[in-house]
Amino acid sequence: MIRSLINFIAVISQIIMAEFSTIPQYSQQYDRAVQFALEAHRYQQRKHSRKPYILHLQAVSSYVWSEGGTEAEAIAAWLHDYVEDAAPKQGLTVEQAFAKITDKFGAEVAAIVRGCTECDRSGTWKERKEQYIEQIAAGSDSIVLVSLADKYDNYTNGYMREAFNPNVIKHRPRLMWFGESLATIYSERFPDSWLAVQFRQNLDQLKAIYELNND
Ligand SMILES: [Mn+2]
Repeated sequence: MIRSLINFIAVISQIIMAEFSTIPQYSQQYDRAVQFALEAHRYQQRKHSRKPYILHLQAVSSYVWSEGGTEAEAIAAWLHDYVEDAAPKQGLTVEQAFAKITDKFGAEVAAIVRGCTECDRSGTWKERKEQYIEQIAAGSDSIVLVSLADKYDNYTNGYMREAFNPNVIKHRPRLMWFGESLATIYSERFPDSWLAVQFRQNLDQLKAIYELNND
């Protein structure tokens, strides 16, 4: 009886030890990044589904961290669309927006966000995406990881869920081209990444959906 009680306590304490640490699992910088993103994107919707945009940022940060990313990378994930989407609404230029991120979250986070941002919005869609692909291919591992998490969420919770949305259907060929170009970069950079494998598999599924519904 006593022995089984001791065993029981040992098992429970092991579980507690495994799940709780005496070291905080994230710093207050992380809290600030979440709060910053919540405020900056409060009025923004996802393009096709019209759901709150913050769901995307939450997902990207979660994928980055689950994939083995650092806190700086997970913070950059919350901020990765700030310069393109939220800062113009606040009346900030691209460089003012980067200055704000550097000031609040430091140079490392700002450099990751810059690497994931289409800074020059003047070209056509194809030109901007070609530039983005080049930028990711030349980027640090941190930049490639945040980009992978970003595009994984865009393709999975965006284009796959909305596969029959007329606006998505219209863009099928170019979405496949863009996705496949990036999938090659992701799998070359991170050959053992679960997320990179999933991204490739989702692209194949998306292609199959498109072929079944050829219009
Ligand atoms: Mn994004």
